[in-house]
Amino acid sequence: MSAVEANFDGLVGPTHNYAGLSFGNVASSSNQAAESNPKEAALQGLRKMRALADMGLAQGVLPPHERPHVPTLRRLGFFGDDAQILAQAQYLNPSLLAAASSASCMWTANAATVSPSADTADGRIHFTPANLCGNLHRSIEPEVTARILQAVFPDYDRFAHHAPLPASPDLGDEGAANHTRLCTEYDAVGVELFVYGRDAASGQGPKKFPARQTRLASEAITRLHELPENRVVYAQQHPKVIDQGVFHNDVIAVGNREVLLYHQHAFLNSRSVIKQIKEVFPALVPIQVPDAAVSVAQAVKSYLFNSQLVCPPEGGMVLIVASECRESKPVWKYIQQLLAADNPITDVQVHDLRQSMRNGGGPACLRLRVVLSEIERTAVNPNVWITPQRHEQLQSWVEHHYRDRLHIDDLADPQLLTESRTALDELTQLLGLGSVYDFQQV
Ligand code: SUG
Repeated sequence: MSAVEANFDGLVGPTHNYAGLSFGNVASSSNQAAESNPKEAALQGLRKMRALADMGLAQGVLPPHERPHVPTLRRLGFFGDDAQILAQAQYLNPSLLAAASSASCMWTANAATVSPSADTADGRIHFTPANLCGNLHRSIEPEVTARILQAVFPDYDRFAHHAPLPASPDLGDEGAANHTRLCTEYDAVGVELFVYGRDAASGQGPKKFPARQTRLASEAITRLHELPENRVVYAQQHPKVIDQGVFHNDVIAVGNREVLLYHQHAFLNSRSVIKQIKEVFPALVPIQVPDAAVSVAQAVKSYLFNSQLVCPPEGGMVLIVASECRESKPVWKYIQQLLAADNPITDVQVHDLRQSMRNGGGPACLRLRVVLSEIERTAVNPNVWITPQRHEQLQSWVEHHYRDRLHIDDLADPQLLTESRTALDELTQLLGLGSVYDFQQV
């Protein structure tokens, strides 16, 4: 059997809430202080995982992080026992408490950049956890992400784990959300496309919203992952689309195997980007979505480009979209045209991911892709694969531990911290991950 592309989805954590923490992410800002439903959010995510597993795809799960993250609050000078720390933070600076309580690690497309063994010089799969240094609430993630990735991919002969890049604005790294691998078959040598929002050398960048990924960071990752220079393409995201709410490349383009589906305004110079990719990868099937068919605003609202493109074992290529795509007339019309046209995309599957979408996280944000050969697949921690039994077990775990209403004012409730830790402690046993959380290490 040849290599497969596995998806590792982030399980939504018990503190999923809307705190409006991500400047430049339109959904996050506009839903600030709305009430969330962590239970429904986690079940929605699990339903997507199950649907992909049922299609015969390799589907794994990555656990949520410990939140509120008390060690971060301690580093920020709050003191006393856990309940006192939460109370002080809420009284003195609720936005710091919200940052320490976000369930943002659910968007595992931002967990790391992953290069398959077919592309790397030493024949191992390389992982670099993203430093996510542009937002306080996300900058807390890399350390625990690194521990989790090492617990899930534990064999150092097959998996190379790098440290996150230094947390400097010049080295902003948001992981796989800005990285696309193109190939003929998953086990063939691929071309890795790195899309950045800011390049110090060109001086061109957005004016209103931040560019989270820098070219310098992407270049460092290509070195760490031992990628041959002639198999890497760098492209600058169009600054104007960042200013319209496209905070990651995966909000405006998606690739799978030989297909690159991208919006007309995705890149600073789309024609030259496609030409560069074709030079190193002549099999490329570029599908440009014209602005006249789907505007940037419609793309941001529906998350059309945050779809997953997957290849089920029986053949074809399926577009996994959020239900917002079906609710947008022009987007749904475009999808029908795409399916009817002559290209490898054969089908569409719709998912209700509204809880995550309200924070700007669509189907593709929720998953980290890892191409695995048959032998590499056997080296993955076996407990993280979604099977019907594992799915049911996780569903009952969510039903048992999660609240169905949460408001940012609830984040200081010490009971929420206890509930979250109890749930996560049980989860690490269920998934056989060992002690990956700070509260388990004290
Ligand atoms: O980093 N939202 C996330 C969404 C990440 C989506 N990921 C990809 N496109 N790959 C972010 O902006 C919002 C949290 C809040 O506002 O409470 C948030 O972090």
